[in-house]
Amino acid sequence: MNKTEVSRSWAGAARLSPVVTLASLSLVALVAATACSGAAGAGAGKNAGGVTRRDTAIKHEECDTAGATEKIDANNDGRPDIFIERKGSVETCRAIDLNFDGVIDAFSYNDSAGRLRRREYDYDKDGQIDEIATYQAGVLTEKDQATSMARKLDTWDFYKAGALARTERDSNGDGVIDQWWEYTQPGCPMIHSDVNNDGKPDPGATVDYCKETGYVPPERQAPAAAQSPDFNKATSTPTEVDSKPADEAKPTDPKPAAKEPTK
Ligand SMILES: [Ca+2]
Ligand SMILES: [Ca+2]
Ligand SMILES: [Ca+2]
Ligand SMILES: [Ca+2]
Repeated sequence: MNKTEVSRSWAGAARLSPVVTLASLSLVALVAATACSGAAGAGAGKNAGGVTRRDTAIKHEECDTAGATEKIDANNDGRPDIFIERKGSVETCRAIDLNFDGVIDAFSYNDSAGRLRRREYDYDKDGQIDEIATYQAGVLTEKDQATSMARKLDTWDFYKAGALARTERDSNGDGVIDQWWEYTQPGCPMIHSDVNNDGKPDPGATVDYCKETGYVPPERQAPAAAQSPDFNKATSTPTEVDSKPADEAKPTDPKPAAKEPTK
């Protein structure tokens, strides 16, 4: 929950007086790292002249419910709620209607070895996907989110060894990244911002979140996979996910910066 707790104070952090916490060299290195490590995920970015553009479109990957190998009616209302597609013995994708309203809210996709490679999740159950997570060999590497509920991606989380390492954010919806969150210490992001609207982080516009707010993170951040909706539990009985308030808290509490662009 560290990330969520931090997110709740996003706008507050952005309004803090900027402090110079990193040298300009570090900012250059940050942008360079962004260009490289952001290339593999679902929301691959284009980096030109230090400016990162990302595709904000939410792209659903097909999972055939009509032709599913197996259909399960979890609540015995005569209508299937879980759809499983298999190739041979390997499950390729699964679609779940978590709240039994007839609209799928969660999808999971596996690679040819049956390891998780992608998840899609509709947090507010409006029929639109709000989060796309990418996995490599079953380990979370990237999470793209529409936190403003504007049906556009605005937040890209990148993970190292399953732990959140950095976040990019497009706070004003123009497809150009304008906030960079670095998690050098779990729960204590360094927040770099583009304040002069040139698409690059500006020296002097960095906020050391914990230092500025006095926020003390709970012990070290749990592996990122543990923070995601628990699909493994969800796939057996959808009601288990519906009863988990922690998962539901995230979408109803979008990062405030989305509503209040800081520039
Ligand atoms: Ca549903
Ligand atoms: Ca949604
Ligand atoms: Ca932007
Ligand atoms: Ca700038």
